[in-house]
Amino acid sequence: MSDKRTIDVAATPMLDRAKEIGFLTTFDRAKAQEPRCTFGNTGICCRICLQGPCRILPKKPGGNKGICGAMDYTIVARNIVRYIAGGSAAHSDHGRHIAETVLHVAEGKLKDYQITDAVKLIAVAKKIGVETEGRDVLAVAKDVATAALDEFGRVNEDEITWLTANSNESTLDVLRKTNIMPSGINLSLAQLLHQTHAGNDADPVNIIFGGLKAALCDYDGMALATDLSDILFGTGVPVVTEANLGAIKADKVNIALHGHNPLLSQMVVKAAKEMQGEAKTAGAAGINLVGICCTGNEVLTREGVAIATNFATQELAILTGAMDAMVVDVQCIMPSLRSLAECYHTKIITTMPIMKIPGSYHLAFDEHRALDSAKEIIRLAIDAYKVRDTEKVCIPDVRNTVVAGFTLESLLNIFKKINADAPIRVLTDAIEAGEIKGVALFAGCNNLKGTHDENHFTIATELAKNDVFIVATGCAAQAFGKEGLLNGDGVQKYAGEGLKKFIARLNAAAGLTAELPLIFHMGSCVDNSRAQDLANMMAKEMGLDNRDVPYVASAPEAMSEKAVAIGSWNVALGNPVHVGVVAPTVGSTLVNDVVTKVAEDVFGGFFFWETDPVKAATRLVDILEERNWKNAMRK
Ligand code: MSK
Repeated sequence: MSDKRTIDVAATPMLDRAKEIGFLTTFDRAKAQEPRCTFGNTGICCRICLQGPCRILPKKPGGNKGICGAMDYTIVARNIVRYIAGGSAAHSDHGRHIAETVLHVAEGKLKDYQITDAVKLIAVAKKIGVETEGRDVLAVAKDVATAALDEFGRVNEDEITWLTANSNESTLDVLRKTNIMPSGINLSLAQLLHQTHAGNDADPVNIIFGGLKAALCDYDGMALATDLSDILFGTGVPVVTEANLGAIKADKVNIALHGHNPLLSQMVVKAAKEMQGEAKTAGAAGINLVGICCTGNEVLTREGVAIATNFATQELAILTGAMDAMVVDVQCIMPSLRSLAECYHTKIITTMPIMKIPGSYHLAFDEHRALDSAKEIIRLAIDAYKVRDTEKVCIPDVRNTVVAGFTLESLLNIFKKINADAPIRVLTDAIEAGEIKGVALFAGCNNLKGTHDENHFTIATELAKNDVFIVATGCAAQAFGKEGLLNGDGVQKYAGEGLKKFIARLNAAAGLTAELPLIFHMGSCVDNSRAQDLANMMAKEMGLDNRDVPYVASAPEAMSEKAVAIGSWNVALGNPVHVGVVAPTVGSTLVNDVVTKVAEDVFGGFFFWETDPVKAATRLVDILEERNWKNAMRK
């Protein structure tokens, strides 16, 4: 543990460096925001009309409602579901972009992309009811991509496809009975914004159900994004690489791939392989790609690209003085990167029409000339390298080995070596035998209301000690990579006896050159769909409804609207969800009780807020034990 700001030992000297050069990082800015406004913090500040902001002042006559008469519960419910709308829009728009690209590949319009994983294409086609027998791969791809795009504009009563195809019947039954089964993504999101317009729905429960419907669109958008990205770029297999700022190399042209969308970053990886010579001509030892946030996770999973860092410490990659270019696409990119880059030679390159930063270099990404765009980016980085000030280079010598690439397919491939007929039984048998207690998904971001990466690390190691099998995505997975939990040493240091035995059995069967990790990295934010597929499979194999499966989710440092959407669909699909920051629902006891208590009766899933990592871990273990106990009693 290094200091109160972060537990990341590479981050600490970089934060000190920022101080030396007088740059105020996100850590300083977070501090400057304290104390937070209690109204905003608890969700009782309403800003959805121009008469506002209205705050709930319970003791003031006339102040216990908004100007329009909206009660605290209406205001809190409207605010929280509008987060879901934002998150769901982001994930599903990402999915739409990938689907459009697959369609254009199938139509022969894009020369730089191809269908890489035809086996997955056929599996997805069968899952969603697209005819495959005797058909050409591109014809199937066209129908699958069209089906994905149909998810967005549908306005009839038909149910959304990916959610319906992936979920278990008893779960779908609950979604239908509660009237939250979506039809089209765009329709559900537009309806939610309409529902929460000033002077519209005042019923908090109805508003929350509208929010859950939008959250299920978030699930659908990310599930199709995962499937189509695998089809386009390949489904990841185990890879060995490294994580933390020490992955940035002083003698190479360093390029950070940051954001979420793999369409351009995959091309940068391809171009980098071809252009090592150009970098050498410029005097560098080659090109070194590193990842930040979920674009990083995408190229880690499929290409073994190293992790530089996660969300809260993205600025610190520039402070190393050796970052020649940072290529950003969409989501989770701090606008501050540009002003920090001005202190160095780093080129910040924005690439998407909906994500520009004043003063940064904008290279409009065009799928029709994707590889050329990637090459332009690399040339910009090489040019920047030529003017790098070596005096300013200061890379912390901190990195940990990472074994990642655990898509559900690659995990099942390991299980298959133990049980070829029913691979998932390898996991469920271990749970039923009491060797491990269940599965926990770690998802989500960093949130500087707490100490950077501390919740991730503490909760995960506590769960591991208690024999919980852990999968992770997003910036949580990157925190684990940096802290040495994505390798075999992590197992030896932190796993309980049962988990150790289970992973040793997998190791013996897997036959990989590297030891399997303590935590299985499943990919980016949209790959939370892979984890839900795992939960669905466990339910089926164990003969349980999802609401009874020993599976929990935790977002220890949730930050983004997308995290709210992910947490919400997890609840609707039956999963208990821990959040490590107090949600802005606490301003209304009614709304807070609905999402933390009543939700369990209806869906099986529910939220709980716990900022203390040890208490959070204890509660997660208790939930798994309770589910196991109840399941044993039912037999
Ligand atoms: S990048 S949404 S900070 S996980 Fe997916 Fe990280 Fe959260 Fe962005």
